[in-house]
Amino acid sequence: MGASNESRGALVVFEGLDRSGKTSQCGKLLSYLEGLGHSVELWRFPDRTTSVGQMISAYLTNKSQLDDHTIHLLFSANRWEKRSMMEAKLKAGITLIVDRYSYSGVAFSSAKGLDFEWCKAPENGLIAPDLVVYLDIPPEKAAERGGYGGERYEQLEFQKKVAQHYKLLEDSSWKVILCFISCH
Ligand code: NYM
Ligand code: MG
Repeated sequence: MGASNESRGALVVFEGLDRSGKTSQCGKLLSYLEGLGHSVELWRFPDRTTSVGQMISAYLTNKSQLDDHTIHLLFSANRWEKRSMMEAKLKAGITLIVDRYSYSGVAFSSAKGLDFEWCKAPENGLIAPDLVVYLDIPPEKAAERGGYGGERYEQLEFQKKVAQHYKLLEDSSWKVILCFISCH
């Protein structure tokens, strides 16, 4: 994470349930690292600006219906279409703070009942994060936070399942932040 152009940027991913505070914490880390003089960019998945991203957005806002496998692959395709740009940025010494990544892909789709290994397969070959910050908030607490936005998946019972599936994905790149009182 050096400021020199010769060193690679870091890939830092934030994960967690909807309303767990990822977007706020990504913003805080961005300001902090910028203050230290690092080149940093904030990214998010799904990236709704691409044509794949627009299909995802239509699905999440209930404007379209898609088979569970199909939407899973679209989320993955949305990461694949950004892979080479991510690689170029990291090589140029830019640190990327990413709001959701492959872990969301697997946790949300497998929580619907899709096979866990099948869900992981299309993520193979994407750039591995240097650090995953998992904001661990009780689903009930997340639901209380000003309510959900009304998108697909934003329901307490489903989020409880997502939390269980996230737990299966924890690896040595994770730092779990317990948000039992408040993440702010
Ligand atoms: N989501 C996000 C997935 O189901 N799979 C994925 O691969 C990703 C990146 O989309 N409920 C879900 C999690 C969220 C929803 O994300 C939209 P956000 O961060 O609210 O825009
Ligand atoms: Mg959301």
